[in-house]
Amino acid sequence: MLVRFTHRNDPLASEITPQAVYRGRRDILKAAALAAGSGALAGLPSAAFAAPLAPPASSTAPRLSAAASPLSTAEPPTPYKDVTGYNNFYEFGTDKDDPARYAKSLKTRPWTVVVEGEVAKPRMFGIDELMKLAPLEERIYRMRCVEGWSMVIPWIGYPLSALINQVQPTGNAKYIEFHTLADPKQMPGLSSSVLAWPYVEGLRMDEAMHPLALLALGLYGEVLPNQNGAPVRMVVPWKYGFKSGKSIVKIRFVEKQPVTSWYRAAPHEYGFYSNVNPEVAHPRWSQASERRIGEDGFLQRKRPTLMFNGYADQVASLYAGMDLRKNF
Ligand SMILES: Nc1nc2c(c(=O)[nH]1)N[C@H]1C(S)=C(S)[C@@H](COP(=O)(O)O)O[C@H]1N2
Ligand SMILES: [Mo]
Repeated sequence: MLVRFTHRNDPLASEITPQAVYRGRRDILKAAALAAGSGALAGLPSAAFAAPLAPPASSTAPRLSAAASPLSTAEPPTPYKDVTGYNNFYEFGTDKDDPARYAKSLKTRPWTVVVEGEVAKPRMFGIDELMKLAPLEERIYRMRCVEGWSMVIPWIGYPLSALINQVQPTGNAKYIEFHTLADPKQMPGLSSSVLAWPYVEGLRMDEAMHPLALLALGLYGEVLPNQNGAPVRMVVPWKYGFKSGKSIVKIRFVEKQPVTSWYRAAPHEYGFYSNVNPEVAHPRWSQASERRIGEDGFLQRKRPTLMFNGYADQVASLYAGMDLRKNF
């Protein structure tokens, strides 16, 4: 985030999912949401409503099946090539195309996630256990990077609360810390001191338990591509993208507010909360509007950024009474 980003070329028209597909999907999801609201979904496998969005035919990654979630946005997903080709994953370099290039060789199996700290039942999860811990859902979320761009990504995963409930946090667990892989043998970006490694992020417990906070294992109908944080990452759609740590190896429950990697690097720029807020500018970037990746062409459409990235109805109550300028 300390480097400039360059504009990408327009996606080829053929790579944009046809409007009709979006429209069909939108109707399906609306129907699912209505049905869920009225209780009509009871007893029906929700996967019957829609299959996950498919990756390109050329992709050889293992496929995942998942039920469509009524928590998905109806906005058109960003093309697969942008979701998997325009990334921030500084362990592999700071250019947007570095992760796609250098994360190819990341070894994602075997993989374990240690869960420890203020919990009654500390334990280690293997990646195959994590895959089966709760029913997989497709959640199409708006994502907003603090650099001023956004995407719409069809994630696959389940609420982090499913994992948290397994380990039973103690009364002292006020925050949760995510530690991501830091292996200099596999990650050329670790030779740079741009951040203190490993990449550490954190949430307050009520944020972590919120149903929108997703433990993601896939996207576009397949297991996570390495550059997107394989094999397991967080997705917190109402916060700037850097709160969503990739390639997680440790989850720690703690009493004190975690010192995150970005806070450590520039405390006046990256607060702990980092909720998307169009009214609070980053020292170097206004946050009032954004550029949707995959849409930028000669028209250079700019979209207004929404409070809590459009998830205010669901999450604003978490911050009732807090000064969001101080707690940025
Ligand atoms: N481990 C790790 N996680 C990370 C980052 C990183 O550099 N390292 N970058 C963050 C930032 S700034 C963003 S915007 C998102 C990007 O996720 P995506 O490439 O899957 O869209 O990942 C976040 N998670
Ligand atoms: Mo970001």
